[in-house]
Amino acid sequence: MAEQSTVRTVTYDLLRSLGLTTVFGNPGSTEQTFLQEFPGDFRYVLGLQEASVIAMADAFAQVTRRPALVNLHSSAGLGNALGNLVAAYHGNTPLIVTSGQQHRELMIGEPYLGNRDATTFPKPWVKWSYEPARAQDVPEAFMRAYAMALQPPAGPVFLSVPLDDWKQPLASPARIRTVSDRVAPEAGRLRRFADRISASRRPALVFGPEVDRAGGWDEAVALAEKLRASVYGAPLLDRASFPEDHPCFRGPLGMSVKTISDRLTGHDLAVVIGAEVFRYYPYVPGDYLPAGTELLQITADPEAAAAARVGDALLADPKIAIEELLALVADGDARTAPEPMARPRLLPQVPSRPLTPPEVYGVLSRVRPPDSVIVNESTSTMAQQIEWLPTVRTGSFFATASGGIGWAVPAAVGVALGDRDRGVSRPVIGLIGDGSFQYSVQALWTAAQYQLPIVYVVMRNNEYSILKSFAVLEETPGVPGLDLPGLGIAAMAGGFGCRAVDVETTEELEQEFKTALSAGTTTVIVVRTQPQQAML
Ligand SMILES: Cc1ncc(C[n+]2csc(CCOP(=O)(O)OP(=O)(O)O)c2C)c(N)n1
Ligand SMILES: [Mg+2]
Repeated sequence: MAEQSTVRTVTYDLLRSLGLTTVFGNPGSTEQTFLQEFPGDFRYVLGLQEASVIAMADAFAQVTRRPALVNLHSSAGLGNALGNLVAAYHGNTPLIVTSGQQHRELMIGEPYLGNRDATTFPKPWVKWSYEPARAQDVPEAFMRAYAMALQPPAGPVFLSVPLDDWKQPLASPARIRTVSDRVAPEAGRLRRFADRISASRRPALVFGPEVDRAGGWDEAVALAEKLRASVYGAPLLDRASFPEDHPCFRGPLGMSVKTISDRLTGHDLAVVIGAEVFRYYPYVPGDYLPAGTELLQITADPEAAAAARVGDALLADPKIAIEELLALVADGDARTAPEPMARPRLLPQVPSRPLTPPEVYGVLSRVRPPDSVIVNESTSTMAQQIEWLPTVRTGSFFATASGGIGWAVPAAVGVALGDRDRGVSRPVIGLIGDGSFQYSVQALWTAAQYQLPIVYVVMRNNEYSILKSFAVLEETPGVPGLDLPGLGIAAMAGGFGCRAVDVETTEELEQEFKTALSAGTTTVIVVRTQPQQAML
């Protein structure tokens, strides 16, 4: 007998049509009515804690360049997920986050595991939040959630579904719709931007994460070369959008009002494409722009355009805008070529014990395969990473978009799963601080279960090193809670089913890294390191 058509069967058909056949989740009683008789053509990726579930789905969506579906448990699961939901929001990742709600009949009496004010809970870190008024609206709510998540600026949305909705009869199939995921620039305004760029004596291009996300890496290179512009990385990148070994690349822009202003001094025009103006972090006062510098911003995100402190903005998909700019701007042959970024790559004369982060990165710069991808959450060594391990290919650098740590360990899992899905085989290298490693450590279990080709290199400096640098910058001595003695990281990783090893020397690191590359599963290499004075 044919299965009766219900809210559940209609919704699964819709999800199938939308290509949403992978569910990242952690189940509970309020989700089991959705998950029952889980169809064979669907896949459930289990994460053992919800912070991991969200970040795995986030990176998976980024790598596959499609929305991803998440299923969490009521308010408790959603609560655990919120920190990494903030990252997905800032990273413009299209996620459809769902959680089960208690039975409609019980809700008025505040049942156990009910999600009170369910639609309010994930705000403001979702673009849309909804609990269907009627069970029969569930499929259409998914369709609308998909459209909302995908439309620019892409981002997470939330659906709360009462557990009794799934079995309700529903005869008609869902209406499948499509929406656009890119916006083209207004022609006249783009032309005026192009004229200002052509007239600039010494333009700076600042590329942000939206460029790589839009698939605009090659176009960004072509624009920089045509203009002979200096290129800077936007502050605190969660994606790299330009080859960091390119002669036009001058390094990161900085992350305070003062450092950015200093860096832009001498440029009569800064063109910020695919980024906020700016993602400021430490408060070091200064001029928002140096005297004599004008600023243009191109972003697909109206919030980012409105929130800019200076400059003129244009709303557009960065890739389309760069393509069109390429045809409109004049050649910059007359300009002096920019000074490439300095890479002193200084190492101690004799090997240190414990190793310094540059010694660790020196080894990795020799042994990392050219097609590998880096997921970075080593907070105090970001400058050393760019110096030693520049990103040179599209889609090969990822970091948290929010500044919340506990994103990268599960994100590496999402990258590797996404690669496997799209038929790409490349090693994933997770560069993780010993502190950051702890927040979503359960993702290691998922990595081991799927035997994902990830090599985590955990920098064991026994502290929250960057916070010590911050304490110096902010003149706040005596902060407690910055030391991390007594963590058995390799034992922990082994407990989740990963290969795990402690190393002390560059030789050991090199050997273990090479072994890990061919291990056919996930390896955690714990390297004892010295604290690094961070450049803030
Ligand atoms: C969820 C979350 N909690 C706390 C912080 C504050 N925080 C920022 S960096 C950091 C320490 C990171 O230490 P570690 O990963 O060991 O890197 P290190 O600075 O030692 O290189 C902390 C606790 C944060 N950013 N996000
Ligand atoms: Mg540390």
